[in-house]
Amino acid sequence: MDKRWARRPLDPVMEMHVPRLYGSTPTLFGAPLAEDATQLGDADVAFIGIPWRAPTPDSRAGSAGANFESTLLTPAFFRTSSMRYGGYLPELDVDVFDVFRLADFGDAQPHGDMAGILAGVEQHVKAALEAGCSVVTMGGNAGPSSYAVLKAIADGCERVAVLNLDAHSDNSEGEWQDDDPRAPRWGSTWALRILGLPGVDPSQYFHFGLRGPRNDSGVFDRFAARGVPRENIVTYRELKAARRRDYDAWAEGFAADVVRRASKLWIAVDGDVLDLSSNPEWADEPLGPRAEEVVQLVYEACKAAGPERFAGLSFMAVPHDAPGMHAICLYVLLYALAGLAAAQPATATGSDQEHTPAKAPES
Ligand SMILES: [Mn+2]
Repeated sequence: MDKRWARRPLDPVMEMHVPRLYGSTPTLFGAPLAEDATQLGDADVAFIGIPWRAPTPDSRAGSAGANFESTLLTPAFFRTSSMRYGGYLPELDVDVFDVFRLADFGDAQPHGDMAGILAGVEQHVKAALEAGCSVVTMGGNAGPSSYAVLKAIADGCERVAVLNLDAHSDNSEGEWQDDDPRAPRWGSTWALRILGLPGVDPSQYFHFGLRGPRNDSGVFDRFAARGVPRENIVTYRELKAARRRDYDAWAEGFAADVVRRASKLWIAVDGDVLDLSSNPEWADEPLGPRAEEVVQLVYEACKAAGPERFAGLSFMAVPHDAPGMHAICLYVLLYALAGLAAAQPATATGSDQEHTPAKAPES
């Protein structure tokens, strides 16, 4: 019998081929890590984690509280979930990472009071944008993972189009400065709060997947009062009608409406937009779009916007311990990039389109 041990105590028992943020947290898809903006180099897309949790409201107490309690951990677990995937999609025959360079730009550090939290996220996103990247962000609950990201994107922008995928309107009244600091109300308010940001035109706010009894009867009036046209809001009713005709054709047309007058596009995805059956580990609402319908719409929106106008894709309120939902979000991300890759190069007529609204502008 060979008396030697297979290994000596100081021999490595594992190797780390993939860059790490810290500990056992790999970078997203194993992409190069950028510890500061200078390391973003020639990256096209910067991934940023936004680990911020909101206080758990009464409606999410108990087991349903998981998407609040755990969102501090979601960026790290989401990166780990990404390790099983690459960038090649055989159904489209494209490797999105051959087309676009992805870098992991670490996590924003949302600490302190709300003003400091928002400013920290905004600076992190801004650094990526100034380095020439579009951003993909993973929250964290809404507010710091939505409002602050869009604020950075919209700063100095003529007109950002917002495509928000959420079962819920999140459009209650009130500004964040008026919130109780111990109970910020971002989850129920952020979609209205963003409509006052410079560079955000409410007539270019689009909402997909709205449905269900967690919404209240003032939903449409509050959006309308800020200048959001009713036809920009796609509820289950319109989704069902689109399915009866041709969902893919509808998605292409809706995506064209979303970007028609936009100088930039930002897409927000609350995981609860997904139909309960599409997302069995964690879901709130039935009667929603299936995963493939969400993927298809994001693909079409990115294809319509093209790399020049695509500014960001933000996920929020995703639990850390729902790898099935992470998989769907990762597909959304990859198909967003595939849509950008499939976009026609910007032409000279692009600027003309921007000043020729297809619909009558809201006053
Ligand atoms: Mn929601």
